[in-house]
Amino acid sequence: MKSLFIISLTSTIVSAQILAQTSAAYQRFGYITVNGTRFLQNGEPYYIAGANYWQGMNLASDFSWGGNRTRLENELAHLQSIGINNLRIMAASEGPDDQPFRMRPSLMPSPGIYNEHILTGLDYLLDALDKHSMTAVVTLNNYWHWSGGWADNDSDIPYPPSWIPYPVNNYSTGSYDEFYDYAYRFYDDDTISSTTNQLFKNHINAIMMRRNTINGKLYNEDPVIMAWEIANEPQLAPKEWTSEIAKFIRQRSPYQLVTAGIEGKYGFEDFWNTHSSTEIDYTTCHLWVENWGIYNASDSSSSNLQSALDYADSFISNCSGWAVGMGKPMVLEEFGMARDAWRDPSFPLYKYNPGTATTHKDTYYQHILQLIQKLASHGASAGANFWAYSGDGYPSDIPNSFDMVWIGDPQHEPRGWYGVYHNDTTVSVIKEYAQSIVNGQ
Ligand SMILES: *[C@@H]1O[C@H](CO)[C@@H](O)[C@H](O)[C@H]1NC(C)=O
Ligand SMILES: *[C@@H]1O[C@H](CO)[C@@H](O)[C@H](O)[C@H]1NC(C)=O
Ligand SMILES: *[C@@H]1O[C@H](CO)[C@@H](O)[C@H](O)[C@H]1NC(C)=O
Ligand SMILES: *[C@@H]1O[C@H](CO)[C@@H](O)[C@H](O)[C@H]1NC(C)=O
Ligand SMILES: *[C@@H]1O[C@H](CO)[C@@H](O)[C@H](O)[C@H]1NC(C)=O
Ligand SMILES: *[C@@H]1O[C@H](CO)[C@@H](O)[C@H](O)[C@H]1NC(C)=O
Ligand SMILES: CC(=O)N[C@H]1CO[C@H](CO)[C@@H](O)[C@@H]1O
Repeated sequence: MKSLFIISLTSTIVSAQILAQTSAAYQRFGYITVNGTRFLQNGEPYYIAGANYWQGMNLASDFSWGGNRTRLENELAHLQSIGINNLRIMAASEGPDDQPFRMRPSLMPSPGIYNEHILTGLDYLLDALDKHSMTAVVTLNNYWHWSGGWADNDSDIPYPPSWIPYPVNNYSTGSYDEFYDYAYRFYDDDTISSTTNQLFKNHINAIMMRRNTINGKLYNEDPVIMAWEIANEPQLAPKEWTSEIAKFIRQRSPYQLVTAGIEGKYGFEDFWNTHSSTEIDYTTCHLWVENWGIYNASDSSSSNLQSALDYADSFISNCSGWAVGMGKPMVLEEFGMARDAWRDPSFPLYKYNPGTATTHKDTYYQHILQLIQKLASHGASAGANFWAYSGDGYPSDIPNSFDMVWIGDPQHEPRGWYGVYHNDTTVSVIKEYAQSIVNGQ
């Protein structure tokens, strides 16, 4: 609800409106707004030609804190050159940093304590996105373990089996179901949920009210932030919880959009529960054919690929139909496929050499992006972000001093599984989509 913003923001809102009317520069990077099932920027249709770039704040931090701004600048310039206009990024990661699988160094090593070097990385990234004419979807939490955890101060986290058996599988102490139940307590375990949600709200507040040290802008008044996303894949979150958190965000910024970050895999009821609140501006879907057992990454046959394409058609059409029914935009904000490694099914351990071809992946990307574009032409989708951009990073890179290799695949997944390198043939598929969707239907 746009009318619920807090009083103290009123004067900034008025000045923002005046600025928007008077400053051409401001309009160029104006806030993204929602008109029915479409996004607009300064009155013109705005479609997402996007990438996932969760590692951005760490890459943008100072070299001594594990970043590499030369690389970041190269990568953003490359993404801009192929027509990418939106990056989905993380603005949350929790310590302690001796836990497995995590983004290191973390943004928040312990509750309420921030690593200013990583926050400065986030400042730098947001400023750089503005310079490259991109917007950001800023993710504030994560259901999964690769960026940290809040509940119970990390005691006995039942880490699920890693998708990569080596070298970190020995940290896994639980099943996916056990981890799911553990994380779900964030919403509904009375013994911790008031604390975890207060810590979460404190975090949201700290991020949204931050003043960027590079350009002086307040985050909650910076149009480079198209949207705040409650969490990466909040699983079956209670409707009231989603609405309450979304409202908390809206009260701190009436102009930036709010979304939840779900996959849509649980079907219409969950999609509706998550997105029907007036506090949620647009809907999201994530599509994972291998992880969900549709696509067999050991099988090079065209029928295997075809089953992935058919499933994608059905899944995306369903999400699109639900979103249109609710009168809100829909963004496919994650999808991906493995390279043509045809893993040995009895030994799924695989290092994805960047020289491995991507024939299935390229066909899959093209099929999905053409469907997204076709739907967009009649307002039934608002665009897509592929998962994920690795840029100039390769699995074989020497880990930095924090033992991290920054590529598009998080630590719990095989390096190179889903990432797109700057020199992949997939890039031309993405470029074709980006240029046609951004240049209008
Ligand atoms: C907003 O959507 C309505 C209904 O589709 C349309 O008639 C109108 O032109 C749109 N406004 C802009 C500024 O595109
Ligand atoms: C930083 O990135 C650049 C560009 O990708 C690369 O050439 C350089 O080796 C990187 N620096 C370090 C120390 O990794
Ligand atoms: C897991 O295995 C790695 C590599 O063999 C080893 O360095 C590490 O100490 C092991 N960790 C645990 C918790 O056993
Ligand atoms: C996946 O494909 C491989 C290679 O054709 C086959 O050996 C394996 O049984 C398949 N796995 C499943 C679950 O169908
Ligand atoms: C899409 O919805 C139809 C009708 O409810 C259902 O039969 C189908 O399984 C759904 N597709 C996917 C991929 O979930
Ligand atoms: C991209 O560059 C990497 C590293 O140099 C190389 O291994 C790979 O074969 C290249 N990919 C293509 C498609 O040329
Ligand atoms: C969920 C929870 O109880 N978190 C606590 C973890 O420990 C820190 C520091 O002692 C507390 O501030 C948190 O409230």
